[in-house]
Amino acid sequence: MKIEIFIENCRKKIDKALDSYLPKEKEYPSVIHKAMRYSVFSGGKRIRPALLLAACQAAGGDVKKAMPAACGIELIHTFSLIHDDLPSMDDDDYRRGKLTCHKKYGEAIALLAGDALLNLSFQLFAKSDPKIAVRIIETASKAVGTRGMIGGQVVDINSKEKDPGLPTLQYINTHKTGALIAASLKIGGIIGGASENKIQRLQKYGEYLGVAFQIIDDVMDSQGYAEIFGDKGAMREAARLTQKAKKEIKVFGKKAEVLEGISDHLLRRTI
Ligand code: GRG
Repeated sequence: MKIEIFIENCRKKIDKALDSYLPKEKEYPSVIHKAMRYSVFSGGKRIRPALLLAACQAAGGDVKKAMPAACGIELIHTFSLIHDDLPSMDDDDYRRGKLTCHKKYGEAIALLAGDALLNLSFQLFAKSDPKIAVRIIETASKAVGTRGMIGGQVVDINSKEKDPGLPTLQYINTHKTGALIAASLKIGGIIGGASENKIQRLQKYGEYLGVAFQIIDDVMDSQGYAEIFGDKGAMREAARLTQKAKKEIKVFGKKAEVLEGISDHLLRRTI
């Protein structure tokens, strides 16, 4: 199957599941549910949940069982974007060509919508098989915490006015972007019943891919890596990391094809 078709099929299934897990807009107190749905359904690519489902499939698992966790990861991602756009952080008026959550619903509701999405994500992780639910919750909470995404965001905020230098930039990329992507892969492997070695390979694949993903984002926004190494140098580094990522999942043999395809697809992305 062409990788673009796999991703599009995943996107449709994920959107349907997200719709079923999110409170309906009309549910009281309506404004918060509207705000949550506004940001969740505003055109995200659903790359992280697609990676989680692909990891589960590579491990030989049933992807239907991975759907709540895949949606949980997307809700965490959406929470991070809503908070990142707030006036106290990046102060952005638009995301994905639409008004940001706080521009549409006000700052207080946007803050709460982000909090609510993070909380709902853990409710979804808890739907997993009781034998693995605690491990999934632990993996996700670590990826969001100060040793993961939030740590990366703090360092990013603190280095806004100055040139961060390469080691700090690498810390930001591995934590702010890489941690959640790596956790998506690891959780997919856990749900798919992969061996400990294979779970580790998936996590490593996710770590390399996460940094490559951020570098490509930098090239599109002419910042970070692209500022230091130029567009060509940055893309060369993204391609090198993608190769390293693919090496990690060689142990899956033919079952790694979809994950390999997604990493190549991300290298070609323009949005
Ligand atoms: C506020 C706790 C907290 C963290 C914020 C993730 C993040 C940290 C900030 C978002 C801003 C940003 C540029 C993050 C880097 C990760 C990244 C490239 C996000 C965009 O991901 P895509 O391209 O987004 O998957 P879509 O729109 O497709 O969902």
